[in-house]
Amino acid sequence: MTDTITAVRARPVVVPMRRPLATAGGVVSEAPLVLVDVETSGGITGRAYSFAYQVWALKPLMAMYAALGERVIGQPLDPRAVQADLMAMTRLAGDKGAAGQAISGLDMALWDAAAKEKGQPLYQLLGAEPVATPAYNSKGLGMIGVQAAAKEARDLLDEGFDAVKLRLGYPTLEEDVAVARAVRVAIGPDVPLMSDYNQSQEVEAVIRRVKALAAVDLYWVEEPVHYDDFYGHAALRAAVKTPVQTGENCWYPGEMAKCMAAGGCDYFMPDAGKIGGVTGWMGAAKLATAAHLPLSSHLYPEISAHLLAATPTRHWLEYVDWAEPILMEALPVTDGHCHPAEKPGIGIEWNDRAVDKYGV
Ligand code: SMN
Ligand code: MG
Repeated sequence: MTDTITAVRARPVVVPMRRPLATAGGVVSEAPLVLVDVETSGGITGRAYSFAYQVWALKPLMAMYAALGERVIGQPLDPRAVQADLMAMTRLAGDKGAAGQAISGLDMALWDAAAKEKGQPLYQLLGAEPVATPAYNSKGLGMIGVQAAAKEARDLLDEGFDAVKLRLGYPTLEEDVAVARAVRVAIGPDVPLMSDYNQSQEVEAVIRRVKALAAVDLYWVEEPVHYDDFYGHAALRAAVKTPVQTGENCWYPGEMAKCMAAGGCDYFMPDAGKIGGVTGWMGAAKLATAAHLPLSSHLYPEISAHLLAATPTRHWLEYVDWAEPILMEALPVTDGHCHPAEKPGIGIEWNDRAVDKYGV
């Protein structure tokens, strides 16, 4: 018999970051997380977390978890059915923003519980093999200037990665070019160098910038304009050779489909915490498979390793260590790749002492 959901607990923490990240879309200097525990009638605890981006966003996200958590108590442990019910519940009030993050976070915790109920790692419950995905180091290379970026790029590779991501969108085109050139010189010609404008540019301006960056050989240019300006993304694609990556801010597979229909992406990178958790990711993976669209992950490396293993067009895993201080174990990186954990569920456990320490 399927378990039922008996309790939902959400706890806010603010975790220090080793390297604060200045992006052209805003500065992230500490990691505000909501830790979610879902209890079942069979005594299973499903765990997941939401990345709230900024400390002020914890309070509305906690309120959403309280409202939606109340609704799911007593429901069977069936993540897809729960998500359908929460989508129905939020039809009028809205299913994006804090609601979308809580819907996604609950979904991840429920899939963790469902996999534990079967005694299987999540990838196995999703019908996948434990294949590894190449990981790029995204733990640094915020907008820190020419010298610091060149040094940090090498430090990030020395942590065991073969690719890094650089944040761009400095006040001038010349600064973007100077920083990107210095990083390219520091890492050599063969290391994949991703770049991210964090939605900061206007279409014409970013076309000029990406053209000026041609010699740097960027692996992709991410979120060049506002995330839902899909035709703006398409205009950039038509004007430059550099592949355009986007998707971390798209809500559910529906927004991904709109981006694809507009010709807005060469690559796509859902965020498990916004695309609708595991349920949403698997919908995104189907769209990507049908269109031969390479799919990368955004944040949430622990669960993303499972999701990418279950994605035929898997591309890159974004590695950040921002939840690491409150986890018992970090996701290992081997030869620049990540495998999904071999434990039942996602394979994450809270470090209770750290959770107490960073609780707010
Ligand atoms: C990013 C992620 C999380 C916080 C700020 C910026 C960035 C990325 O867009 O893709 O890593
Ligand atoms: Mg990004």
